[in-house]
Amino acid sequence: KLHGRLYSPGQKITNDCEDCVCNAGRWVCKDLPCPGTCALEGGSHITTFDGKKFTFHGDCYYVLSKGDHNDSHALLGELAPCGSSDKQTCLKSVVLVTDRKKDVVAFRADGRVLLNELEVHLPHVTASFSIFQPSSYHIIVDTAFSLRLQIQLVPVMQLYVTLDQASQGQVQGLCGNFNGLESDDFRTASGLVEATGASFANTWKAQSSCHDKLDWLDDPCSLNIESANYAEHWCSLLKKTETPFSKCHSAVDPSEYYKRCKYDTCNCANSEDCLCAAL
Ligand SMILES: [Ca+2]
Repeated sequence: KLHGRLYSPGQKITNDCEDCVCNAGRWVCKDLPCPGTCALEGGSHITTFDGKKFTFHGDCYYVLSKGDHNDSHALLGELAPCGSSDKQTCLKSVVLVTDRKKDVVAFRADGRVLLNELEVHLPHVTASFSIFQPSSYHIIVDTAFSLRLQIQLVPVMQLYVTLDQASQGQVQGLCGNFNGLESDDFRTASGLVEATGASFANTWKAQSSCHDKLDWLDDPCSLNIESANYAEHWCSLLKKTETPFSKCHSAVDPSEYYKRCKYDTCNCANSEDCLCAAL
């Protein structure tokens, strides 16, 4: 039985990462080459390629991912305060440095795309990358080096980075080293494994002039009872049965999404935008 469906002995299922055969009431699985996805959501929540989740309120350009040895391309993200306090941060832009650092493509939160500081109109195709915009809500970037970006623009900028398994263990940055181990994802360029999200993230500043940021461990919902009630009302829909989300519960645990939804909704000056982005 899987996700509420019954399977007969010998029946085979394939998902993104595994081939499984039903054998005497158990699944016998074989790993398949599996791409990794790193996400930067709500302006502060990072999920690494290996699935480590942390929250960091940055104020700088940070290296999200670059090659371990070969630094001919790199992906940067610009995080900055965007509300009434510096505890509300937004992803302001995503920068792809490519073609042996000759080309710099900047994706701005307002949807503009700049190639070497000149605005380009989409779609834009070169030998090493192509950019297209399937809807006003998002931009897709494919590269010749197995990196794929999905940039969401509305209601706030969020980023999903996918890497082929061929890059496994050969990258570093805020998105982690993609070696299949979650526990070593706070490893810095110098080889130390840091203890907290901020101490790790500070080592990936792309500009030395930026200040280091501290971890912020407060619960933003403890600061304002009105926001807390609003957030609970809407975010709890993620966990409830008999909502459209409940159909996904057998495949996706909603608790992490619920936690993040409450955090962002309480932390945000414009709660509705942050709520919608989290949902
Ligand atoms: Ca790892």
